Amino acid sequence: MTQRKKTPQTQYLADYKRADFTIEQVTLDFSLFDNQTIVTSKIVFKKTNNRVKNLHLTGEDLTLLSVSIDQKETSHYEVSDTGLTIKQVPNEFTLSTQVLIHPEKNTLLSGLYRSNAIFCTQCEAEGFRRITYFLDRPDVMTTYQVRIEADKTQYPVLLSNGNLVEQGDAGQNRHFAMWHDPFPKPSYLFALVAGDLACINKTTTTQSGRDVLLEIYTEKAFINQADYALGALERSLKWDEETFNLAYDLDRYMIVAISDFNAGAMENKGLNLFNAKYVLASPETATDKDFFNIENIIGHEYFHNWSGNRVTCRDWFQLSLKEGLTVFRDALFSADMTTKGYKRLEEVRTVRDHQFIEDQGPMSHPVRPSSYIEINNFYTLTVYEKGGEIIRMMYQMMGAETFKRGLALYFERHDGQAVTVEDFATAMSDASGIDLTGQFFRWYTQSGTPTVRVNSLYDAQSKTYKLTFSQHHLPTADQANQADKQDLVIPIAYRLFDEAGQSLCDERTIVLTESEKTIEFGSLSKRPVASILRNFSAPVRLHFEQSIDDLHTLVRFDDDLFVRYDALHHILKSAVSQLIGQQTTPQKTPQKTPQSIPQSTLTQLVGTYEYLLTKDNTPAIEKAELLALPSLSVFFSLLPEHPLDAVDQAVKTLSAALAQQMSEPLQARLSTPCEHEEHDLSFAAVSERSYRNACLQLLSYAGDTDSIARAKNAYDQAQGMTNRLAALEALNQTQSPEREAALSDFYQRFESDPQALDKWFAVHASADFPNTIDTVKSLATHPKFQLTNPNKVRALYGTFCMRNLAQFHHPSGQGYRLLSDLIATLDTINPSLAARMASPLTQWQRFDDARQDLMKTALTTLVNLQPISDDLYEIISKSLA
Ligand code: 0A1
Ligand code: ZN
Repeated sequence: MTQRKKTPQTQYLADYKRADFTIEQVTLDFSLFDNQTIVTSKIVFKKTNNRVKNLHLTGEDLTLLSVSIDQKETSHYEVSDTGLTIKQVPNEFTLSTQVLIHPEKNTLLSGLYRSNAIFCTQCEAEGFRRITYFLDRPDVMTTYQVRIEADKTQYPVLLSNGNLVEQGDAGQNRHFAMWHDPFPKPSYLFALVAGDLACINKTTTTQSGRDVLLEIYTEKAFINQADYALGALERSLKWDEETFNLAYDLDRYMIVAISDFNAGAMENKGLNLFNAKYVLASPETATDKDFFNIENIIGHEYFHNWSGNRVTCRDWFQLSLKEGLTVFRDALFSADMTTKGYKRLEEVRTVRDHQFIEDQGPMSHPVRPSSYIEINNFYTLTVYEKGGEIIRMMYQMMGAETFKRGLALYFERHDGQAVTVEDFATAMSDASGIDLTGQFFRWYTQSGTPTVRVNSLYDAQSKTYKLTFSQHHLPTADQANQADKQDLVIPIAYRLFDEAGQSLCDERTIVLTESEKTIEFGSLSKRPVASILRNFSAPVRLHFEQSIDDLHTLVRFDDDLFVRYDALHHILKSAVSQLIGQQTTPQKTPQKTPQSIPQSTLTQLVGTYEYLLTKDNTPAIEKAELLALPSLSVFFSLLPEHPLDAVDQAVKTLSAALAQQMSEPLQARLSTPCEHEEHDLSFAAVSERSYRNACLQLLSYAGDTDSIARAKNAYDQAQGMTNRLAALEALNQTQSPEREAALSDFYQRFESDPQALDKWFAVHASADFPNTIDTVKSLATHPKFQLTNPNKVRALYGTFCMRNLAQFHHPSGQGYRLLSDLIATLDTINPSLAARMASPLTQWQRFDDARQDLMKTALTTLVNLQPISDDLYEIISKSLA
């Protein structure tokens, strides 16, 4: 386990000071062996302040072998668990150090480590200090020259950032490669890879005529699953040039797929490292959603080359500077590759169903936090997704063309620099003439989810309609006083329809800056139906009481997919709420007498679903999103006043009733022949599959023998993973022999494909059966399960604890004990993963008293762990505060 600081130290944004030294250049030499690695560094330092005497470098888990200054060995230094201090240094000098490290024992997956016999690195945020002593902070940028030496047979491929300048023999069956990156970069963008890898490549040409070699490296057995990633990379380069006029700047762009990886991927300059899950895919092993994610993440990392690498963050508090912007850029890209509505709904779900929950909980923080203990804990949905929403609001307020000009100004002004969120807001303000540095900037500094209330008033006599918007901000865990909360600038897009769904005006946007504002419409002979917060124009909770009839009108006729989706959720929520109202013992005892949805509610609902199935001409991929019933977790968030068990039971009743009533039209839809081959990845084919599988899923809620037979048939017929997994998930609703047979068939087919096998673990863990917890415990001892592999941990435990609400939160508290035992073990292996896995327990406030007690007991056990990592300590202690 890593060395741990004795008392966790809080870092504050307000304490930022620029470094006392610049680094003019760095030369690194890696001598890789199976049982140790020697890192020799030569760093040229220059004081920025001549009064400073000592140089303090960060370092963790390093064994120092030697230190010299200007080639003379010195003993004027002190080493601690966290760094190296060199005493009385000259104004300008070259420091050489040699350290010993153990990548082969590094289970943290931070710094230099080994994954399936491949040496690889992960340096963001503070991993470089686990490689050598350095000024490991993003505002210290320099050029890197890197020599890697390793055994020729085991590690034929040796990679680092930039350009390959030399390679050759090093004797004793060893060889070396020398890389030089001409772009100054912070240490978090450093990367190294050594292994026996296969590669596919392609040359593409930028608009200015530069040939760029695009390369994807994988373990040899999986190279036939890399084609899609290579195509996605090429599309990303092209898109950024066409959309933002941003071209690639090196001759080579490499992506390496790694099996053991904490995050999704990493944008190291010219040498991205990816979680294998986001590179490897074939139609047999990956779903259409997997392909979509691969393209999106390849785009994300590529777009970082400008938003992140060419212009980087001054300090880690500014993380959203690169992440929010890049999330928004990848969203535009994915929308262009699919449909705007489809991609937008995906973002909306992430923000509303997950980021809002983060805002409500103990780890609530602004998009630009002002303090942290462990920066790894701040790679959050708030920094990424809410950060992306802030950029989207800027885009919405200034329009696409002005936004492009703003971005161009930002890159021109700050190319090669490490800057702040203020610098970005200033550039965008200067380009647009819209002030984003004043009241708007509070989006970066104020935590929590704003609520926008809308009241409507129609006056038949004057034929006027008034909409009153008001904004409300509740205290949060980190900003607990009402005085901490101020009004924000909230763009709200709206449009009016009549009750038959005819448009009464074009879309407009009101920018709410005050606590309350009313707008008035005249000449309306009837009360209109308002479509508010179109395209989810701001990350807020909307409170707008609309009649069920109005909501049905919006679902059927609105042209905004978000509003339709949201209206449908409100209708479903109201049906669930009606069902809960019928329960006599809503607490823990399951309902004995069957509940039923009032006939009028059901008829209207079925009418709208039938409309979607038979009359609506929305693109199929979007229609599939409307047909998918919200998860229990979403219903539970929509109905916070009810206990989980009551919501769970009512949702099951509703789903079954809907499936039974819709059986005929759904079956009719499914009996039409498929127009596309299963291995066809074209947008039309993907859309068709998504729509059909949404129908199959809905039908499966009936849980009768017909639907089991249909799902079994779909499984047996499936050629590709999209249909196979959809059928398996439908079967997974029932404890049937058909389910067992399909699961065992799935295992036989995919036991040697790690990504596909993760799905097998996840399907088991997501089954809503009382014995699932025992299955999870037993799968944890399966030979293919490894606690050192984050993907496996997330597939099995992550699915059970984060996606299987009903079983994880079983009133016995068994789920909580399972998770706290896991976290305690994981903290000794991979603290950053342990801390992430703790999030379901930290949400105890959302549950009833009995569950709260059990969750807090689990948290208390964890906070008393000895030793405990900073990562885990920060999360658990804040959740108990
Ligand atoms: N910067 C990467 C994500 C990333 C963040 C942290 C990591 O390790 C702690 C690894 C990757 C991105 O945004 O894609
Ligand atoms: Zn990113």
